[in-house]
Parts: sequence; C-alpha cells; structure tokens
Amino acid sequence: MEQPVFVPYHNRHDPGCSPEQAARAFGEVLAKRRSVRQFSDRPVSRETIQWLVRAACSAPSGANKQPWRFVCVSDPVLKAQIRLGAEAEETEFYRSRAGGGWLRDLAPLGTDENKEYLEIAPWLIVVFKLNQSDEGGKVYYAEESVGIATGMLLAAAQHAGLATLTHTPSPMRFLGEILGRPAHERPWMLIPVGFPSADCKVPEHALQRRPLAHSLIFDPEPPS
Ligand code: IYR
Repeated sequence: MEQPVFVPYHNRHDPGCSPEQAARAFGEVLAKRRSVRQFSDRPVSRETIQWLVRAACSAPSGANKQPWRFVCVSDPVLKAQIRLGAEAEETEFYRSRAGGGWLRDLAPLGTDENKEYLEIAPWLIVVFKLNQSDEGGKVYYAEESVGIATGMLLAAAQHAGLATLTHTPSPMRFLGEILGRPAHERPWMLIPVGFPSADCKVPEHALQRRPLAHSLIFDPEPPS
C-alpha cells in the first residue's frame, strides 16, 4: 500500500480582506452570470481557455482521479460538424422526445433546435466524463467530480468577463465521434465560451432567482 506523504500547506489564498467582503464580492460577480445564446465572434485567446481549464482541473475529485477531459474546439470545420450533430438531435428533441410538459417548462426560455451559436462562439469546450482512468483503473464519484470541475470552469469564465452556455444536446454520442474520443470518455456537456453579441438578450425568466430561504437553511431544529 502506498504510504501517504504530507507537505505543508503554505500557499493558501489570502483575499486581503475579510471572508465576508471576499465572499460577497465573488458572489456578486457570479450572480451576474447568465446563460447566453447569442455570442459575438470576437476571439478569445487560447491562453485564456487554458486558464479556464486549469481552474476546472483544480477541482476536487474522487480519490483525486480527475475523471474528466476538456476538449476545446475553435476550428470552424469541427464547430460546423458539431452544430450539425447537435441540431439533428435537438430537432428530434423539440419534435417528439421532449413531450408536452418539458416543452411547457422550456417555453419561457425561447429555445429551439437552431444552434447557430455553436458556429459563432469562438470556443466550444466539450466536457467528457471518464468512466475509467486512461490506464483502465477505477474512478470514483465521477459525476460529482465532473460537475464540480465544470462549475468551476463556468465560474472562472464569468470571473474573466466571458459568457458561457451549459448546452446538453441529447443524446451526445455524436460529440465523441466527431472529436475522435475513446470509448471510456463519455460526452457530458457542451459549453460555448465567448463574449455576448452586442445585441444579446437573455430571457426575463432567467433573471428570476428564488429567495435565498428556498435554498439555504441554517441549523434546522432536530425532529422531536
Ligand atoms: N437541449 C435543448 C433543450 C433544453 C433543455 C433544458 I432542461 C434547458 O434548460 C434548456 C434547453 C436545447 O439546448 O435547446
């Protein structure tokens, strides 16, 4: 059994202000995030994308197995293929797979099968979940790990002033095929990254957030 080795934790991030001030400032940045479907073609550097993925890869993961791959696409030919694949699945989704209830829930967002933004956004980050390690070993809590890493990627993009969309065309198999990924990598999410277009609009519905009390409970009374 490999013996654990401990090293001092000497580079803790110091915000230089109180936790209240730092938490508030970051919370206010994140609260301005919106899912964007109208992107500008303004370029975003490869270096920026690398830093976003670095932020994602700093996430905790089950037994530190890091069961993720972030495939970053800027090539117009690949983006066109991805748009074609996504629109084919989404056409089926809106025509029949979704069903009435789901379509009613989506109505306030104004989405449809047209995914022009997949060709306009300068980058598409395709997140893959590894269901085993590259060496064939086990991974743990992969769903949670990839979810946390992706959340951190979204936060990092927001912090950088960039817009994102968590797009989940379903099924997503076509992404693995177009990008030539091996079978142990399962496409998990498709995230366009870029700047919003000058005339970008977001649905009013998306601005509504439930009151904090819906989501936050302090010290619940133990059941008597
Ligand atoms: N994947 C489809 C439908 C869709 C589903 C949910 I749940 C959303 O929150 C938004 C859209 C699409 O991208 O249009």
